[in-house]
Amino acid sequence: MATKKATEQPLDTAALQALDNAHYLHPFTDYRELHSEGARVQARGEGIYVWDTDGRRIIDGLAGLCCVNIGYGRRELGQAAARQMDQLSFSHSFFKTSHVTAIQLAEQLVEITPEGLNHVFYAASGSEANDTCLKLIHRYWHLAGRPEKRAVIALENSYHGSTIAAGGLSGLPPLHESIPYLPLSDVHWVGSPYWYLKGGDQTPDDFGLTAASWLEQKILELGADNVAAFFGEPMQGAGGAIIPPDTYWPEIERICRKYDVLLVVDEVGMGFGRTGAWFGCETFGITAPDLMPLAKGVTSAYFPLSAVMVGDRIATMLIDKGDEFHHGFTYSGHPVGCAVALENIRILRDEKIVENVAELAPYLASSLATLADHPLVGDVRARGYLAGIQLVEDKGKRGLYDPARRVGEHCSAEALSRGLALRAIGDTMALMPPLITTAAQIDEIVAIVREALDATARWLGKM
Ligand code: PXG
Repeated sequence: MATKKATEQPLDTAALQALDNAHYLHPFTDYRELHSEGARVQARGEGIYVWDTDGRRIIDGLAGLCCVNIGYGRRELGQAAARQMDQLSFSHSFFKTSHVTAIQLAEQLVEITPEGLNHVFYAASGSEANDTCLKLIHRYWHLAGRPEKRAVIALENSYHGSTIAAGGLSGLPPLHESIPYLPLSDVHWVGSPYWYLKGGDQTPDDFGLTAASWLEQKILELGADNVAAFFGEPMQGAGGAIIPPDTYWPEIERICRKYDVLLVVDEVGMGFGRTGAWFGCETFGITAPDLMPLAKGVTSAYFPLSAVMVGDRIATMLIDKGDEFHHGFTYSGHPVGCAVALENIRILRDEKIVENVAELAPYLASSLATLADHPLVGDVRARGYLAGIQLVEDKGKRGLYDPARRVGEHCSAEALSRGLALRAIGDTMALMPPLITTAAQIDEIVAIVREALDATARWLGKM
C-alpha cells in the first residue's frame, strides 16, 4: 500500500507534526513532551531569521546551534557545494589518498589558526573531532614512551559532544546517565570559571586565578606523571554561557606547560568569530594549544565538517615515529564540506564578519546590561556574540530557583511566542545570534527578551 511521504504534503503543520511524532526520534528531546506539544517545524531561513511552517518569522538567537555564523540563505555556499559535487563528489583520504579541496582547506586553516598548529585531521562533527583528540593524545604519549600519562581533565559544565567518548569527557552529568561505562575511569573534572555562582566576593580577575588553581590541584592530586591532557572551551556555550575572567586562560596555559600536560582548546562552538576574533584563543590570550578541534562555524553549518588542528609537537611525533594511525571516518575531509568551508571562510573574510562582531559586541553587552535591574535577573554576561542572562530567585544571595519550576524554560517559551529563539540552559537564557546580526537587530532581540522577562515575572507573581 502506498503511504504518504512528508515531501508530498503541503506545509500543513499539524500533518507534519503527526508524521514527526510517528517516525522521528529527535536528539536532546523529551519525547513524551514532544509528542504532547508537537515540534516547531522550520521551513526556511534567510539572514538571521527562520520561518516555521505556519509562516511565522523567528529571529534565530541561537544561530542554529551556535553554528550558522554567516546566517541563512547564502547561495554561494550551495553553489560551491554543487561545483564540488560535479567535480569530485567524494574522495576518501585513507591509505595514502588525498584530494585537492582538502589540501587547499588545510592550508587555509593553518593560515588562520594560531601559530604552531600546522596540521589538520578532518572529521564530520564536533564529537568526532573530540574523539579524535582523545586518540591523538593517547597515541602521542604512547609514542613518547610515557603511556602512564593517561588521565584527562575537563571542566564541569563543559560540552564536548555526545558520543560515548566526547559525552564521557563532557562535564554535564545527564550525558552520562544510564550508560553503564560512563563516566570513563580516566576522565576527571574540575570546577569551571563560573564567577557569578562560584566567585563569592572575589573580583572576577582574582577568581580567574582561583579557578585555574583547581586544575593545578587536580594535577598534583593525580600526579603530573599520570596526566595526559586538559580540555577546555574558550567560553562554555552549551554549559551555560560561562565566560571566564581574563586571568583564567593564561594561567591555565602556564599550568599545562609546567606539568607537561597537553592543552586542548575546544573551539567547536567559539571558533570562526564568535568571540570577536577568529578564534577564542586570540580573545583569551591562549598562545599555543596542542590541539584545537573545530566544527560548526567552519562551514557555518551548511555542510557537516570538523577538523582538529594539530600542534607541531604531536604532529612531528606521529610523522617521525611512523606506523599507522588507526583512526578516521569515511567522511573525514569530505570534498563537499571542504569546498563549503573554503567559500565560508572567503565570505567571513571578504565581508569582515568577524570584525562586525568585534565592533558590535560592546553594543550587545551594553544593551543587555540594561536588563540587569529586572527583578528576575541576577547576572548579565556577554562577550563577542555569546551572552547569558541568568535568572535568580534571590538577587542578593544569588539564589537559584528550584529547577523543577523550569523558570528558564518558561521564559524561553515567552520569547519564542514573541518571535525570538533563545535557549534556557537551566535558568540561564543563552543568546548566540548569527555573526551578521546588526545593531538594529540587537535592539529587536533585547526588546523581546525584556518582554519575555516581564511575562515570566508576571507568571511568577513578581510583577
Ligand atoms: N564541542 C563543543 C564546544 C560544542 O559546543 C560539540 C563539541 C559537539 O559537536 P557536534 O557536532 O558533535 O554536535 C559542541 C556542540 C547548544 C548546543 O545548545 C551546542 C552544541 C550541541 C548541541 C547544543 O548550545 N555544541
